[in-house]
Amino acid sequence: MDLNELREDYSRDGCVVIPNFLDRAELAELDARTEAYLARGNHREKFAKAKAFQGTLKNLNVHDEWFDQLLREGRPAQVVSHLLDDELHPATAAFFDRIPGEETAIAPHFDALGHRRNGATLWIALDDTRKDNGCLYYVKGSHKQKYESKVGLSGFNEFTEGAFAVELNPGDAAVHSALTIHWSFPNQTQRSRRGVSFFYSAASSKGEKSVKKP
Ligand SMILES: O=C(O)CCC(=O)C(=O)O
Repeated sequence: MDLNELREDYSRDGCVVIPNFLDRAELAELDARTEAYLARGNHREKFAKAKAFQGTLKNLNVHDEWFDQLLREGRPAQVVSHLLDDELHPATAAFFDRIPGEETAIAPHFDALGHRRNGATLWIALDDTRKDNGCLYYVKGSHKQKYESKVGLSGFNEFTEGAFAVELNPGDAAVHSALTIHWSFPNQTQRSRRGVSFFYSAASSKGEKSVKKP
C-alpha cells in the first residue's frame, strides 16, 4: 500500500479502500476475538430484540483490552494517523452486522455527529460485503459539503453523484472521513455481513466544538 497515494485519494474523495489490509492470520484473530466478545455478552440475542440499530455495537474497546490496544496502537491507528496527517484521539471500536432478514439498516449520515469534525473511521470487513448483503455506500467528495446534523439525510441513494458501493473481501478495509456521507442497505441474503470499525478524531481538533447530535 502506497500511503502517500492513499492520503492524496483520501483528501480528494473523503474515502479510500485498502485491499488486503489484514493478512489471513490477522483476519482470523479479529474474527475470533469479535465472535468471543459477542458470545460473552449474548449480543446476538440482544440484536434480535433491538428496535433500532440492530447489529450495531459500540465501545468494544471499553470492555476488552485487546480491542482497546488495537484501537490505540494497532495498524488502524497508524493508517488513519497518516491519512489525517495528525496524532489521534481514539473514539470507539465498533461492530456492525447486517442481519439477514432485517428491514432497516443504517440511513445516510456522517460520523462527526456528537464528535469533532476532523476525524475518520477505518472499517474492516470480516465477510464478503456486496450490494445484496448490505455493503457500505460512500459518497465521494461529500466531506467537502455541509449537511444537516442527523442520521437519515434525505436525497442520497446509489444513483447520487459520487456514490459507490464499497464491495470488500474479508480483510479489506475502507476508510471514510467523519464528514463523508455513508450508509448501508438491509441484508437481502442469508449470508453474513460483519464489519469492525475504528473511529478517531484528529488530535489537533481538541477544543473544537462537537457537531451537534440530532
Ligand atoms: O456497517 C454498516 O452497515 C454501517 C457502518 C457505519 O455507519 C459506520 O461505520 O459509521
